Amino acid sequence: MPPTRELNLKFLLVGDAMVGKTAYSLVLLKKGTQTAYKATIGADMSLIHREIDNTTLNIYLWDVAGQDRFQNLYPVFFKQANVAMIVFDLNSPKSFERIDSFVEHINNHARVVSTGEDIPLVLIGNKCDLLQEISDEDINAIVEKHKFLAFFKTSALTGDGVVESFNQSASRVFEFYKDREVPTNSIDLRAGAKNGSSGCFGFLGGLRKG
Ligand SMILES: Nc1nc2c(ncn2[C@@H]2O[C@H](COP(=O)(O)OP(=O)(O)OP(=O)(O)O)[C@@H](O)[C@H]2O)c(=O)[nH]1
Ligand SMILES: [Mg+2]
Repeated sequence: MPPTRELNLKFLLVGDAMVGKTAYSLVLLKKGTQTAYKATIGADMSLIHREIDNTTLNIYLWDVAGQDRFQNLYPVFFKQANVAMIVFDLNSPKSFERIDSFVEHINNHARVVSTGEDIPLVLIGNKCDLLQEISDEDINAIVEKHKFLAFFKTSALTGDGVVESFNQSASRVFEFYKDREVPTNSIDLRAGAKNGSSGCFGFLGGLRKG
């Protein structure tokens, strides 16, 4: 049976520089992996579709630059976000310590419109192909502290856990918004996507080609 409903959702992919946000989104978009670091400038945006319970989710994934020099753009990028996926590097204490400040920025600039609640958060510990430096105990504590909907370990290098973490996040977020109103015209950016299929285009950083 074809889906009967559409839901537009703005997902943020945020976290410290070099944690692998762009690599994660490239795996999702089946655009392969890039080993040389190329900093994201501003933010790149991709449109990803998922179908759950007769509903098509049009997910606008904003891959936000992690370098400090882009912090003054957070209010613009975070506005009207429905979900934030915060990424840290399992081997980088510095990236782990920045989680608190990302949660604060997100809560300052995005809310669930219909209820005024904080938006749902998902935590991604990337680079699980390397030796893990952050303890599971510390991770569990921060998951509790900020009430993350879910936590996943991934490797954007090998692809491990990437698609699964995204699909599970999409379904938990769908559950969260099922009974809450999402303004339908808040992020009508479909003009940038080709033929309704998954695509990838840049915001500030210009068109990103895979
Ligand atoms: N070993 C390993 N390397 C990874 C992984 N994910 C990304 N990398 C590498 O880490 C570096 C940074 O990856 P990016 O995806 O560009 O990082 P980013 O978070 O988008 O960085 P900004 O755009 O500056 O915010 C690159 O050299 C990637 O190849 C991973 O899971 N494992
Ligand atoms: Mg990037």
